[in-house]
Amino acid sequence: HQVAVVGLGYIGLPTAAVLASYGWSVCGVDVSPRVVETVNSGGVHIEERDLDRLVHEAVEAERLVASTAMPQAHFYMIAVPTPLASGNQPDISFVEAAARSIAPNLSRGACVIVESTSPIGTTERVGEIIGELRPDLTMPVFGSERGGDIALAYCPERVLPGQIVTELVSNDRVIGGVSVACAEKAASLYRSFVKGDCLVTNARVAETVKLVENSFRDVNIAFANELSMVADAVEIDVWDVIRLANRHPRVNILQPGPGVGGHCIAVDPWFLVAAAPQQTKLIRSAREVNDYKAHHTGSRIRAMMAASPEAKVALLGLAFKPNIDDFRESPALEIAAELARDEGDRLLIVEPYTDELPRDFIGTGAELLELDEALKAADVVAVLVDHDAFKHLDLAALAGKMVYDTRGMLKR
Ligand code: SAJ
Repeated sequence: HQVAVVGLGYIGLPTAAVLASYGWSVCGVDVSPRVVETVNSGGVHIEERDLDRLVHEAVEAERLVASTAMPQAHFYMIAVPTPLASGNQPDISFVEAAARSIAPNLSRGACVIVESTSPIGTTERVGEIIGELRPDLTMPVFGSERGGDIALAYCPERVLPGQIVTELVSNDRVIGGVSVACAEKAASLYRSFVKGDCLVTNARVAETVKLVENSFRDVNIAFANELSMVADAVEIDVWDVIRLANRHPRVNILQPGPGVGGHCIAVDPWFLVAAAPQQTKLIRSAREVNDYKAHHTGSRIRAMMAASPEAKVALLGLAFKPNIDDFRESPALEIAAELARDEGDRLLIVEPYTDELPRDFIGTGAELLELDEALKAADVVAVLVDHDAFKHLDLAALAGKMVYDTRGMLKR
């Protein structure tokens, strides 16, 4: 194979399929036999726009196969999870395991690229692991011009869930080599399918860039969330404040919500904090503000429920952001599940992206309803996710009800 993509998750599978669609012969590697089987049958195990078609075509054309065994390849792309362990410390054990399984298959001239969001220094750590297992190969030296017997680089994914297939091709890419030659080698792969610019730098800078992008967004969302809590305290409308402040030519405030979810923005800032704990007061506070916003939202809904003890409560949305069926690390789900624990029989949940309530709600009495039915039956309404499917709701149906709109959807 020309390219082996290690980890067939939200990033690896779309990347493998896109590479195949640009003519590369690709082997996708995953530890899960179920995932491998699904892909080899031309199917997908994750929901993402256009992905099923792309995978089906690639498998049909015999340009993509999946396997649990590591093949020999010219390029290896590592796209495995890097979760947060206890104490908010990054866990790179899956990347290390991938490096160990790639090492025996490497021949001179091969290129290993890490795509997983990683703490600073991870790419060099991959080099150390490979170097220990393959004393016959010389590793590139950080900061030097020339490569070693193999090339090592870091190229973070930056795609937005829901738009992965298009953004894989259209986004600019940052490609950090352990040495200059490594970056050029890795860039040759990306330039074959990326329509955006491929910007070359060193591995440590590229690792930091990825963490900084998501921390930037987290800090900016925290500012909006903090404003929303100030507005609640002084009883003004935060949406008016933001709309009017944003008419200043150099102000651009993001949108508050029920907290920050997903597996990236709520996690990656901790990788920066772990790298320099004393220097990251702002980034840490932003994380705390965004986590606190979920708690604040829950308290506001509880206060409305207490004011009307017999009332049913409609909760709109469980996903971590609009128009997506992904509930992992979702503040909306967390808030709803927490309310369901003692007030479940009062909850009417509306979530067009599921046919049944997630496990957290089993036995709580909470019901999954269509929007119209829930609005009819509820006296308290909380908007947690601004799915497009909610945007046309009949405002007259809200007359006389207590409403808490965490996304400013009704205002818009
Ligand atoms: N959110 C707000 N207010 C806003 C914008 C977002 O509350 O104004 C919330 C969302 O509701 C959601 C969370 O933030 O709960 C994160 O959503 P998102 O759309 O900002 O980002 P993700 O997690 O889907 O994807 C991010 C993207 N990073 C940036 O925009 C800097 C994406 O490009 C990355 O590839 C991805 O993280 C990743 O994998 O790292």
